[in-house]
Amino acid sequence: MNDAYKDLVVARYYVEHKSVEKAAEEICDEESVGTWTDLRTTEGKPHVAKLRAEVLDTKVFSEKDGYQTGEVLIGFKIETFDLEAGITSILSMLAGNLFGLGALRNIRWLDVEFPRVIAETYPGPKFGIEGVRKIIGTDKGEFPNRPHIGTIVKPKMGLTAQEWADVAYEAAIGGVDFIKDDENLSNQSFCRLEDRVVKVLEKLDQVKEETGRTVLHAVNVTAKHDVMWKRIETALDNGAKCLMIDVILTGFQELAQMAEDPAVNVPIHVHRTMHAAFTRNPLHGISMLPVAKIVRMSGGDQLHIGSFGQGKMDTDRELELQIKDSLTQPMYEFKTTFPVASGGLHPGKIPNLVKYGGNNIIIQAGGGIHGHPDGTRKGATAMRQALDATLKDISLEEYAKEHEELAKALEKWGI
Ligand code: RUB
Ligand code: CA
Repeated sequence: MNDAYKDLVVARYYVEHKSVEKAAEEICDEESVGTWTDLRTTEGKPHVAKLRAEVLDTKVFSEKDGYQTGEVLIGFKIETFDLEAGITSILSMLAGNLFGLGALRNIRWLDVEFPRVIAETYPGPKFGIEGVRKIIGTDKGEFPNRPHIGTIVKPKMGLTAQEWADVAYEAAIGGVDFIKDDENLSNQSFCRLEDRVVKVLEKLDQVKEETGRTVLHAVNVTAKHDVMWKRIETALDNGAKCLMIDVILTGFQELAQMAEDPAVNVPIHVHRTMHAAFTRNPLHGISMLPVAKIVRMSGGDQLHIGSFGQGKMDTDRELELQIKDSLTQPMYEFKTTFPVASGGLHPGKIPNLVKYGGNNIIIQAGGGIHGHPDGTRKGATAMRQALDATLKDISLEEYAKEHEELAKALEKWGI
C-alpha cells in the first residue's frame, strides 16, 4: 500500500458520468460529509470538512454520447468509520448510496486497500492454506503442496443422510481430499444436518482406517443468525472438521464472528452464491476482488473464486488471477485463503486449471465426478489421475492409455 494512503481506506471505481471528475467529487460528497447541494451552515466547519473523502486520482478512458467513462480513486478517512460495527460501516460508505446516484449511468467498485488500523480489527483465517494442508496431509507426500481435489455431492437435493454419506465415502475412497454440501443443502427434512454430519463422519473415519487419508466434509451451516449458531454448535458437537457458509446470504459479519469464536476451531469454507447478481455486469456493481479481500480479512479459509475460463459459470480469467493473488500474497499478518475453482469442471479441465491456478488451488467437481460413466468412486479416481498426469507433465491422452477411469471420463467430457 502507498504510504501516503496509510490513514485512508482507498477504493477504486469504474464510472460512467458526464464528467469523470464530477463523478469523483459526487462520490466524495455523497459518501462522506456532503450531499447533492452545499450545506451553508455545517459543511464548512473545520472538524466536519476534514472528514470529507478525497479524490486521489481520476482517469478518463473514453467519451461518447455526452458520457465519459473512466476510473476514480477515492480515499475515505478512517475516522468516518465506526470500526466496532465491523464491515457494515465500511460497506455503507464504500458500497452504499453511490450505486443509486442518478448522474452515474454505471458505477462498479473495482478494488479496495484497507489501512492496518482497520485490517487489525478483523480476525483473518485461523488455518489458511498451510493449516488446511496440515490437516489433510498434503504438505507432504509424493507431490507436496499439490492442488486439492474436492467434490460437491450431487444430486444436491433429495438424497437421505445415509445415501449422502455413502456417496461421500465413494468419493473419498476414489481419491478426493474434500467433500462439501451444496449451497442450498442445509437442514431439509429429507437430509437433516445432524444426521448427515454423523453419518458422513462415520464414513470418513472408515476411509481414514482403510487408507490413512484424512478427508474433510464442509457442513453448510448457513441460516438466519440464531439458527445458524445452533447448527454450528450441533455440527461441532458431533465432531465436524470443517464448516461452510454462504457468505453473501448471511453477511460478512457472520463469517467474522465464526472466525473470532475460539470454539470454531475448524476451517471455514466460503461459498459465494448470489454474488453474480452484483459481480457479473462488468460496468456496474461490485467486482469479486473487494469481496475476496473482505472474505480473507473476515476469516474465510477457502473461497470460491471462479474457474479461470474453464467451467460452466461466467468467468474472467484475468480478474480471477488477481483474486487468487489477493488471497495468497502477503496481506498484513493475515493467513492466506485457499482459492476454490468450481462449476462445470471435470478431469479434462485439470491441466488448464493447474496452469492458471498453480498448486494453491482447490479443484472441485460435482457433476464431473458423480456423472462418471462408472459412478462416483471412479469419477474421483479419474480426477486424481488427471491431476497426477498434470503434475508429472504427461498429457491426459497419454496417461489415459494406462488409466481406464481417466479414459472413460475423457470419452464422456473431452478435454
Ligand atoms: C458446482 C457447484 C458450485 C458452483 C458455484 O457443481 O455446485 O456451487 O461451482 O459456482 P458442478 P462458483 O461441479 O456439478 O458444476 O464456484 O463459481 O461460485
Ligand atoms: Ca452448487
